[in-house]
Amino acid sequence: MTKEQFITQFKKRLSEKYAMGVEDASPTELYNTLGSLMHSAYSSDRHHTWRQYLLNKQKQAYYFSIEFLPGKLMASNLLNMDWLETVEEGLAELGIDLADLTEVEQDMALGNGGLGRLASCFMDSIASCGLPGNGNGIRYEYGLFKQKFIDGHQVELPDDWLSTGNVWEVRKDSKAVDVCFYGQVHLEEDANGKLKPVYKNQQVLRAVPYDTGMIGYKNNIVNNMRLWSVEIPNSEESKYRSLEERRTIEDLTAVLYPDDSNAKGQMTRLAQEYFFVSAGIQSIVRYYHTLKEPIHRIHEYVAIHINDTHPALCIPEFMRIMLDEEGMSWEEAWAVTLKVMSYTNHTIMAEAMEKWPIDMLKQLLPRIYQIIEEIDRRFVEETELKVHDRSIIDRTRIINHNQVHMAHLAIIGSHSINGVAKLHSELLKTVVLHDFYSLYPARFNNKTNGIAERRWLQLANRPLSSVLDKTIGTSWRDNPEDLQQLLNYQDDQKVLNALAAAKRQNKENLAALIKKTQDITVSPDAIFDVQIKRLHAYKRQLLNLMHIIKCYQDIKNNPDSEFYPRVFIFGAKAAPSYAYAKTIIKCINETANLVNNDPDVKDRLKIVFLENYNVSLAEVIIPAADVSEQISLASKEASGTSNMKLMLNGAVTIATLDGANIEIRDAVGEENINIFGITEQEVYDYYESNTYSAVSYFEKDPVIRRVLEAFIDGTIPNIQSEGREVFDSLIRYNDEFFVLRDFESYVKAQEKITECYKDKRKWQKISLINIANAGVFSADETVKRYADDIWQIEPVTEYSSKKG
Ligand code: B1N
Repeated sequence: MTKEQFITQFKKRLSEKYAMGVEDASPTELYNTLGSLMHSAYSSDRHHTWRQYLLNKQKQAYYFSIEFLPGKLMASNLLNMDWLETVEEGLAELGIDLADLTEVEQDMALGNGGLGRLASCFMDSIASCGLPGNGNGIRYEYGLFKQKFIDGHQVELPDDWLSTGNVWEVRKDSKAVDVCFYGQVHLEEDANGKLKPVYKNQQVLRAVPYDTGMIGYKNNIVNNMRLWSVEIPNSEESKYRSLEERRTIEDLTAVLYPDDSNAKGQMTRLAQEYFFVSAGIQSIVRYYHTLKEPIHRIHEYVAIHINDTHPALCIPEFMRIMLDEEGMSWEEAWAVTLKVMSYTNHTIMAEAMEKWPIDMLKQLLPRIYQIIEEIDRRFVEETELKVHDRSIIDRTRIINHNQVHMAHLAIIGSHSINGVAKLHSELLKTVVLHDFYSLYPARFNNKTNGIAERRWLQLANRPLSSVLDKTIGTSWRDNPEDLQQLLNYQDDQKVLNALAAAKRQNKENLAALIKKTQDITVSPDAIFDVQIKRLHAYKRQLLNLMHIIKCYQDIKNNPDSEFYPRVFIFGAKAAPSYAYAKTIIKCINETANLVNNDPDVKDRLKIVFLENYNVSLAEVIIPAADVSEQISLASKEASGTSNMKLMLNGAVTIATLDGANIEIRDAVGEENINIFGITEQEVYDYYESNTYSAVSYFEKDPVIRRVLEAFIDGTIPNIQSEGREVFDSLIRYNDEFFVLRDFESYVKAQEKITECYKDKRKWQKISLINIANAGVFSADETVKRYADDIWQIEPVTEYSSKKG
C-alpha cells in the first residue's frame, strides 16, 4: 500500500463511517476509522491463515490463560502489518499525529502482571514465527482496576475499558457453546451397556466468543485470541425474571480477579475457570470434527497448554468430552488427554497454589468432580505399585484433606511440566515438586520466559531503534540475536554518545510525563532508578524504600556532602485485599512527600510513584530507565520479565540471584550487572536451621536502626499505623523476606552503581553490553522451544516467502 492509496482509503472510510471530513473528525473518530481500515485489511489474511491450517490439517496449539495483557494494539498491529511508516506519513500529510490516535485506545488490561503479559508476548511471537497457535481466555467486561492515590493510599476504580468500543474484536455468534453448572448427575447404562451421565436441574449458560486477530510480524499470518463472554441462553430466559438474577449470571465474566498472590476461595473464580475451559475445549473438539479424523488421533492435531493452574480443569473437561460425548473408554481417553495437555508453573509461593474445597467443586461441577475422583483413584492405585514409601502418595494425590489440589491435577494429567527460568525449573525438581519429579522425571523441563522485542524495543523505544539501525543495520528487527553486533562498538565513543543521546531523549519524555501526571519536576541529569512490578512483599519494594530513606538521612546529616542526584521511580498495583502491600504503597508515597519537598535535599533525591502502572506506562518508563531494580528474595521470583525489557533498553541491573536475573548475569557477564544478597541456597539453609534473627541486624547495625526508626518516630509524617506495621513485620515477625539480611550488600551495590554512573564512558559501555546481549530473551525463541519440545507444532511454510 502506498501513502497515496492509504490517504484515499482513509478519507473514504471516514466519510462512509461518519459522513465527515478529516477537519471535523475527533481523535476518537479518526482512531475508529483507522482501526476499521486495518481490521478489514488483515481480515483476509486471517481468513487465509485459518483456511491454510484447515487444508493442511495442521496441528494447532491452544494457550489457555485466565489472563491476557495485550495493552494497546494499534501501533503493534501497524508494525506487524508493515503499515506503520506509510500510515504515519499519510496521516501526517492530513495533519494528524498517529500518537494522538493511539492515545484514544484504552489498554486491554485483562491481566494482573507478568503472567498475563507473558501470554500476550507469546501471542505476538507465535504469530510472528508463523506458528499455528491461539489464545483462549475470558473477555472480562472490566479489566484490572485503575489505581489512584488519595492521601497516599491506593484507591481502586473500575476499568470500564469497553465503554469506548473495541475495534479489534469480532463477536462470533455462530461459534457460541453451552456451559453447564450445578445440578445432580448419576450414571446409567445405555443400550450398548456403556455408562452415561444423566443430569438433572443443571444451569445452562451461553458462552459467546469474541475473536481478536493476533497479527504476525510481516508474514501475513493472523492467528486468533478467543475470549469468552457469558450470556443467558434464549431457552433459559424465563428462569431469570429479576434484573438481579440476571446480573448474578452476567457477573461471571464481569471482573478479573485482581489478585496474583492468593488463590481466592470464591465460587465465581472457580466458575470462571470452568467457563472458559469448557467453552474452549468444546470449540476445539467441534473444529476437530470438521477435519473428519478419528477422535483417538486428536493429539496429532491439537495441543492444549495450561498456563498456571487456573485452567487445570482442562484435564477433567477433556476427559468428560472424550468419555461422555465421544464414547471412549477411560484408558483411551486418558491416553489422549495426557498427550494433548501440557502445563507451566509460574510460582513457588505456597499461598498462590490453588486448592478448592471438595464441597464447592462437587456442587458447582458434579460430573467434573466424579472424573477428578477417578483420576485420583487411579493415580493412587498406579503409584502404590511404583513406590516403597507410601507417604509420597499423601503428598501428591489430587484429593486430600477435603481439598482438590489444582497443581497436582495439572501435573498428573500433562505430558510436560515446565518452569519459567533455569533456577525456577531446578527448584521445581529439587524442592517444590520433588515428589512428582521422582515419579515423572521425563515430564519436567525448563522454558525461560521471553519478551516481544518488537513491542518493547521497536515500538517503545524509537530513538534507540534508530541508533541501532544506523550502527548495525536493521536485521535485529527480524532477528533480535543480531543485537550482538553492537558489541563491536563498545569502545566507539560516537556510538556510545548516540546511545546516550537516545537515553536522554527518553528520559526527557518520561520527565515530561511525570510533570504532567504527578506535577513533580525531575531532572534528566539524575540517575533514573526504576522498580516496576506488582507490589508484593517478596519483591521487596521495602528494601528499595529503606535504601532511599538511608540516602535521605545521609543528606540530612550532612547537607553539603556530595550526593549524585537520583530519581527513584516506582510503578506497582497492590491486590485490593493485600493490606501489607497497600501499607508499603502508603509508606513510599509519604516518604516521597517528605523528600521531594525538603529544601535541604536540593533536588538531589526525588521519589516518583506513578499512578496506575500498566502496559502503556511501562512503554514510557522502560526506555528511560538507567537502573533496573530486580531485588526479590532469591528463590521467590519465578522468572521476572521486566528485568529483560529493561536490559533490552539499556538499563543496568541491580539484582539478587533470582529467576531470570541469573541468566541475565550469564549473558552480560559478572562485571556488567550488580549482584547482591544471599543466594537461594542460603535462604533454604536459614529455613532449615531456623537461625535467622532480624532483630540482631537491628541491634548491631546502626544504619538499619536509624532507617527503621524513621518508620515509627515521626520522621516520615502520616504513617503512624503503616510505619508501625512495617516495623513490626521486620522486627516482631522476623522479616519473612530477609530484607535486613540483604540491606547492607544492597547499599554497597547501590554505591557501586553511583560510582560507575559518574564514569560516563564506563556506564555507557555497560549499557551497550546489556542491549547487545538481550536478544536471547526474545519470546520468538521461547515459543519456538515450546513449539518443538512441548506442542510439536510446525510453522506454516506456504506463507513465509509470500509478502504483500
Ligand atoms: O509469572 C511471570 C513470572 O515472570 C513472574 O516471576 C511470576 O511471579 C508471575 C496467581 C499468578 N506467577 N504466578 C502468577 C498470576 C495470577 C494469579 O491469580 C498467580 N504470576 C506469576 C511469568 O512467568
